[in-house]
Amino acid sequence: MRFSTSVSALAFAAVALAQDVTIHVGSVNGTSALAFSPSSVNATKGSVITFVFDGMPGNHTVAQSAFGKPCEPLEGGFDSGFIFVPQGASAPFPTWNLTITDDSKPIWFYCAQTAGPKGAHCLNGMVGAINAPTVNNTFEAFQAAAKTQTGVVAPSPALSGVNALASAAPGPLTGSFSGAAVPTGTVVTNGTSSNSTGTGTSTSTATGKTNGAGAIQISGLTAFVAAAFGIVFA
Ligand SMILES: [Cu+2]
Repeated sequence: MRFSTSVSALAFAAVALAQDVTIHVGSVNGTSALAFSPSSVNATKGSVITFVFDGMPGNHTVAQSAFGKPCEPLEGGFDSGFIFVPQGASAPFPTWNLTITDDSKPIWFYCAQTAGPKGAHCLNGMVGAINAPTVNNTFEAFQAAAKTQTGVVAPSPALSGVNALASAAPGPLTGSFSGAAVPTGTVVTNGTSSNSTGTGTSTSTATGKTNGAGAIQISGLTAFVAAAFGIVFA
């Protein structure tokens, strides 16, 4: 019996439990801020990071970048597109779910908004990290680097990322919420395809867990609209 108990304990330890996490976009403790909160989290493979766009008023993005270039899109990285939340809006706020596909490497992200009274959000330190190292390339070092950048580059909206993947566009984008350009494309989920489209209103119907090998198609026009939207709304 002692043997079997030990085996069970080992098996339990070897299975990394999912650690679903919520990150607020543009708010800290319910107050509007140029920040993600919490800004640095840990999450195992298969965990879902739920970004809640509840900063009011706000027009933010969740865009993947690299440690060395905090405010520029990572090639092949995810991007939520700009999600506009007006002052006085009420829940449920738009959310965006990212599933972690590889927890062995850090995932860095930033807000690509360049307009607003305080200037570009990334340069104000609106960056975040998932599974950041605790030494050397830490979240604190990443954020400090962001504040020294001279510009912010807006990415093309994309569901797929590096080490993380979304299966649907942010939503709901109805009522007072809007997104001029949100990720569209086809993500392969459990062997079947689901279409995710939406400009202004999310009509995504993707369900199920993604397999990490999604095929994404993004039009150049969508990217252009995203950049324009980011400039129009602060
Ligand atoms: Cu922002």
